[in-house]
Amino acid sequence: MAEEIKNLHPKPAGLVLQYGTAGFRTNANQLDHIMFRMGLLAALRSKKTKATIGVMVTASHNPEEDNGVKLVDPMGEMLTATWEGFATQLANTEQEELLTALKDIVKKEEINMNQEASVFVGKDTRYIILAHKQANTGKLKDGIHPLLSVYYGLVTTPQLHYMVCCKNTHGKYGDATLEGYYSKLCQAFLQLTKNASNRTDDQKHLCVDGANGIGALKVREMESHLKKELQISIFNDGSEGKLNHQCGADFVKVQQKPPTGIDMNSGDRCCSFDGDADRIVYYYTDSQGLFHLLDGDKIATLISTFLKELLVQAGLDLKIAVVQTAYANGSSTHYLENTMKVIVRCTKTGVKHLHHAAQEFDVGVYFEANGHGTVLFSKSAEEKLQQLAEATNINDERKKAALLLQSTVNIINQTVGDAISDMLLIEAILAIKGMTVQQWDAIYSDLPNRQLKVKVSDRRLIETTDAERRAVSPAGLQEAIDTLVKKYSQARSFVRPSGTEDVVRVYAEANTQESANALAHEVSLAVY
Ligand code: NG1
Ligand code: ZN
Repeated sequence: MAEEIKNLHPKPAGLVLQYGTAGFRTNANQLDHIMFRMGLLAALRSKKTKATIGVMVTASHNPEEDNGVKLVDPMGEMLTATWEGFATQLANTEQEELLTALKDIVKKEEINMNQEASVFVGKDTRYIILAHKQANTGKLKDGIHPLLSVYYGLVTTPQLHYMVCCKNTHGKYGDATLEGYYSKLCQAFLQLTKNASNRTDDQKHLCVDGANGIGALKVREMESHLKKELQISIFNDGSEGKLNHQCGADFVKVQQKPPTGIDMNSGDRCCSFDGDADRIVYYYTDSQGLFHLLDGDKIATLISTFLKELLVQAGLDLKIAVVQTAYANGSSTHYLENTMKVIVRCTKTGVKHLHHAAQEFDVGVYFEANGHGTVLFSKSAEEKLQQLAEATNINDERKKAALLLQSTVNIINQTVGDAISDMLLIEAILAIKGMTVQQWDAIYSDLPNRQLKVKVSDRRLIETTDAERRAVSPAGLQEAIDTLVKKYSQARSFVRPSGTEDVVRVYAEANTQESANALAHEVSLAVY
């Protein structure tokens, strides 16, 4: 085996890649050795944890020519930081040093090589689109012994996270199959919507932009489980358009306009997934043709309001919090803190940071503004809910709230943000509350904002602090931003190096769109 490994899938000499916030992501042509080596690393991680590890082949919202790979830890969470470091080391080791690098990891982590390994592998639709002669998962298979792995084939990123968690909790979280996933989520959806009265066909109808990716295929697979309680029109299903091109959650959020390829009438409730279906944003156009976006912040607000009301009705004293990043719209933070009076935390960009912060509460709702997020319930919160749902000596209102909360727990994919699960939860909440998308939108008004990308020679020169809201280097940059921000009303701006693209991201918000645009532009000039 050692000799085989040495010569398989050689690394282009000198190529350096980093395991970033979302694993490895770059042009698909540069990933041959990465796929192979991540197969090897996944097998080692599995031996170390004595559990099943996930490997997902995806580049999410990146353009079609990119691909990527990330590892999923035993409870369905992102790979732990030390192993992200091993992944980067292994990726950048020159070919002749590969065996030594692997042995180093085995030694450092005291891995018992006789321990069996188990790896679940999934992929989105990219490799099909690129028509690779040899699928990227083929390279992974070279790294993992075939008997040790289960190949799920085409799945969304959150479906793979879910399967890994189900496997390692021995079915307690659900069955580690797609059928198990659909039936758990859809049964919970049907339970929840039983509490909604007289829904019209319009209320049951939703337009979904699948970003020409995996999400569209999976929504189609799920549809029959919904028993017509949700009627979905799918657009951008991959049959014509290019993956993520002029469509999908990232396009809609950043461009603040509808995707191409969608046929929407004024007032229609619409949502967009990203390329691997772990993000979702909602939107509609009003009677004047004006576009309204309901992003991750609006989603977090809707969900946390719903949960807080139910907790009160159930008489459960559980600590609920919302976790956001610096990209959260200032209005959302203000509304959550001052009107809803929930705890709000701000973390660095990247779901693993939000996930960890959310774990500190009984109920932790976390969303990035781009629509990536979910809700976490602590073990003790789930136990209290269970007891209440089974109690016989409580009034009907408390009982009803407890049952609704239980179904809410079941509809949510707690392992990671999940467009399909979030969509079902949002649809159920709107149905139960009898709320239109316009009423949801009116909960608070977003401050106009603008996001820009700036290409620089070395983005790592920008270092930040305070959950990325302030730049500490290069010297003078933060002072320049502060001076620019002072020129505008209700303004805020920050810069940070992207973890997934070779760019610096600039964010600005202010009381008018013109001011937000101007501020973002001025700050980008200060970054050069
Ligand atoms: P970077 O490229 O580090 O900004 C982007 C998103 C993150 C996260 C990751 C992973 C923004 C501004 N950034 O990260 O929130 O979702 O991709 O996909 O949306
Ligand atoms: Zn994604």
